[in-house]
Amino acid sequence: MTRRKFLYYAAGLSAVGATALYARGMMGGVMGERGMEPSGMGAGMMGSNTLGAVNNFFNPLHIPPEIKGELRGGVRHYDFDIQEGYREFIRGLNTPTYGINGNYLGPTIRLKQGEEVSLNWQNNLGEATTMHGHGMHVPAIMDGGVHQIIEPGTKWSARYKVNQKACTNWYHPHMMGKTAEHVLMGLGGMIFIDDDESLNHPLPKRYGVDDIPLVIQDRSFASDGSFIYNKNMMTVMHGYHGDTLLVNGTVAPYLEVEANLLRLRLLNASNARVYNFAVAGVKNRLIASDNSFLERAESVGSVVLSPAERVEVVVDLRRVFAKKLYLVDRESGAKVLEIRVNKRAQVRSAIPSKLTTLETINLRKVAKKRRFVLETRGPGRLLINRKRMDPKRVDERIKVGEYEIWEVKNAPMGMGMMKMGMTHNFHMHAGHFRVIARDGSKRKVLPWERGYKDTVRLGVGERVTLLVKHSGYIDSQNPYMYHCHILEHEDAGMMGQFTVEDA
Ligand SMILES: [Cu+2]
Repeated sequence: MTRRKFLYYAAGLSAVGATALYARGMMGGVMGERGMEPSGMGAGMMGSNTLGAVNNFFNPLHIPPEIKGELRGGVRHYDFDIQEGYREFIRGLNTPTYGINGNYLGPTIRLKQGEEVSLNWQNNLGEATTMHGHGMHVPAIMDGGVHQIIEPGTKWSARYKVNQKACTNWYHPHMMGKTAEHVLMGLGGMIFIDDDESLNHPLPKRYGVDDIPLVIQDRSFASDGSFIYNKNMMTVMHGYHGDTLLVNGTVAPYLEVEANLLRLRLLNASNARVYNFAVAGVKNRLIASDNSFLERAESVGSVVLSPAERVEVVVDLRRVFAKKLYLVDRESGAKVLEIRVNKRAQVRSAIPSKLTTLETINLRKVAKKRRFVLETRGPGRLLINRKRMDPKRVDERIKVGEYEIWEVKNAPMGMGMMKMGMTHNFHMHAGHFRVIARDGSKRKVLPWERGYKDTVRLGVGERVTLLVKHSGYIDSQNPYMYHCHILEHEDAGMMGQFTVEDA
């Protein structure tokens, strides 16, 4: 198979050109950062994040197949074929894509807490990649980070015991310097983890009927149907922003549902775009963040999601029969998904008053404090603690079982009152954290940051305080990663490594 090339319009920028773009980008960042929380998280240069308006939703939403694996010798096996293909996103145009067991994105993986599983990834691409379980609590060598490379024509298996609470995770490549392109081409999918508690809840849980995976991405198409991806300095600095929204790979999607409770599992699988989601016209009840349920459902006006963040939201459609509602992005003003309430309720579901019990936050047990500064120090120089990612370097060594405070700051570039820069976020592998404070204030912690989290958004100049404990797998040789999940930033080196070691 030949290796497909993306369209690169600006291959070589002169030093002067790059600096000019860089300066313009910085100013764009200022103008993009309008307003206060939670709506003021503009991602970049004005114009670069414009979404085309869609008012005619004519494609049924694709629901990724759900795979439950196959028991072989006491281990539940899931088999995947990472492949090249074509997808007709736009009628009459074939877009070259990557996909998993299909031509774009992959199946939803259903896991159960306590089970021994083996996720078997066969790479049939013409290039090497990796497959990371985002949000999964697994040994470092099973993480699928930058070190677990799957060469073309070979298979890699992530084998582990599912060891965490019910939640919505996902999987995507994590190849050094190539993650943005591999995700853009279509590699990724959802992971639903069940536990006894979640299975016993009366929540909506009929997959694809009232429990809906929503993988939200933005893409731009060339006239021949191929994805446009200009990896120039502007894209590196601000991240890729497409002009067309895809939900589960569907352009202009509609979904037909019962007049019943509807559970939406929202995943921002975009390279860089930040959304502010709401189902307009009904109450949005937030039930879960990245790695757990919230203890209790909470009503929210909207939910801001930076790349890789997830939430679960339940909306009550029992009194809106024969109506159309919209999932909207209040940041861009775009409609994302048309929800047609045109079926009678077949089951009775409910949101329990107590969803789960989270570990009590006790800061007196904190043994260590670490600081992480995400900073831009020149064109394409996106650093954490003034370092660019080096896969041979371990940046932090963490003692197993110890509570730590991680203070993570998005350092602005400006002087005085002028705060210039760009939105970042911070993702930690191997476990979850609690968001204790934003800019030193508990009250600024957002509703969807009150459950277990693995990714947290950082506006320009913002600082988050995270409570971290790695209780899992000791391995002083094989590191996990932490990084900005704006994929162009990650690929530019805004990433570091840590090990979890014997106390
Ligand atoms: Cu970033």
